[in-house]
Amino acid sequence: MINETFVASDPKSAYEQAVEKYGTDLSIVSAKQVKYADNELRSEVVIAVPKKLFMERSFGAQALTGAKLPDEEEEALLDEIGELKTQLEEMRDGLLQTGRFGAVADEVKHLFMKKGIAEPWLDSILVPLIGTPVMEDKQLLVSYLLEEIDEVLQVKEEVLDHSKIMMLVGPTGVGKTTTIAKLAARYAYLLERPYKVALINLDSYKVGAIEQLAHYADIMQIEHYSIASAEAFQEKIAELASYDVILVDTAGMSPYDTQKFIKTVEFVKTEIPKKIEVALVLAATVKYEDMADIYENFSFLNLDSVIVSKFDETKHFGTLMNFMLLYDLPMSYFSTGQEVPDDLLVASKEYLLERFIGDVHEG
Ligand SMILES: Nc1nc2c(ncn2[C@@H]2O[C@H](COP(=O)(O)OP(=O)(O)OP(=O)(O)O)[C@@H](O)[C@H]2O)c(=O)[nH]1
Ligand SMILES: [Mg+2]
Repeated sequence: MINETFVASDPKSAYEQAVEKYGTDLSIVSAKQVKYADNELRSEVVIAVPKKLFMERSFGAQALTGAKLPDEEEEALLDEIGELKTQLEEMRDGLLQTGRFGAVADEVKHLFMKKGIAEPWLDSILVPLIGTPVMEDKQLLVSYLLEEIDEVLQVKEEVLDHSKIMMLVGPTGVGKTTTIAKLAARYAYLLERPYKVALINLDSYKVGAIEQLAHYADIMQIEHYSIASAEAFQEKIAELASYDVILVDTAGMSPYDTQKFIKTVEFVKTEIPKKIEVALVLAATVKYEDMADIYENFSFLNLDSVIVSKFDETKHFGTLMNFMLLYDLPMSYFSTGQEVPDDLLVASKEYLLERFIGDVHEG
C-alpha cells in the first residue's frame, strides 16, 4: 500500500479529491488540520492505496501495461516516491517549527523571548492573532504586546486609611531591612500627615540584624522591637494596637531554607486581630532560573504584593516582567537605590514599562 495525502482548505474538499481519483472505496489513514508556514490552516486527508492502483491513477495505464516496468524497477520507483514524500513532509514540519507565526511575528516573538518573556505567555497572546494584519507589522505587534503586558500588570494602591501590619519577606540580601527603613520614614514623616509607626524585627538569625534596624529606627526616632517567638509577637501586636503602621522585618531566606520558612509561617499564622499584609521583596536583578523557586516557596506565606528592589542595578527588566505576568501578584513599591529614605517609589506600571520598553528597543 502507498499512503497518499490530499490537501484542501477543508476536510470535505480533500476527501472529494481522493474520491475523484480513486472512487469511494477508500481506506482513510488520517484526517487532520495542519497550520502551514503561510499561517493558513489546511486539511490533510491521507488514504492508503494499493500500489497498483496508485501507479495506474498517478502515471496512467501505461505505467502498468504498455511500458510495464520490471518488478524490481517498480519497487525501486515506489521506494523513491516514498522517500520523496518523507522528505517533503520533513521539510514541511521544519517550516512549521521555524516559521510558526510568519517572519515578522516570529522576529517579534523572539525579541521578547530574548528579553526574558516566557514563550507560552507570548504564544497565548499571538495564536489568536494569526491571520490578522497585526502579525505582519512589526511596530504594531510590538505595541500590541506591550499593551497586553500593561493590562496584565497589577499595582496595589497605597492605602493608609486603616491601621496595618506589613511584613517584608524575601531572599537574602534583597533589601528588606533597607526598604523597611524607607517605608518607616515615608509613613512617619513624608506623607501629608504623620502616621504612628513601629518596627518589629523577627530576624534573630543574622549577626547584626537587630543593630541594622535599630540604627535606622534610632535616627528616625521610631520605636522598634526584636521578637523571637510567636507568643511574644502576639503580645507585642496587642500592645501596639494604637499604632497606624507596624512594619515587620524578617530574616532573609533562601527558597530552600525550610527551617526559617516554618518559623516565618508561624508568625504569619499567629492569631492576631489584624491581617498581616505580606510583601515579597524581589530584586529586579532576579535570575530567570530562580524565579519559579522563589515564587513557589514564598507563596506559602500568602503574598499580598511584591516590592521590587534594586531597580538601579540593572537595565534588563524582562525576567522581572515575566515574574509579574506569570504569577498574578500586584506590585506595591519600587526601591531604586541604597539611600534611605529617598530611593523609594510607590509602584507604577508606567515606571516598569518605560524601562522594559527601553530594553526592548535596544534589542
Ligand atoms: N543598589 C541598591 N542596593 C540596595 C537596594 N536596596 C537595598 N540595597 C542594598 O542591598 C544590601 C542588602 O540590603 P538589606 O536591606 O540589608 O537586605 P536584606 O534583605 O534585609 O538582607 P538580609 O536581612 O540579610 O536578608 C545593602 O547594601 C543595601 O544598601 C536598592 O534598591 N538598590
Ligand atoms: Mg535584613
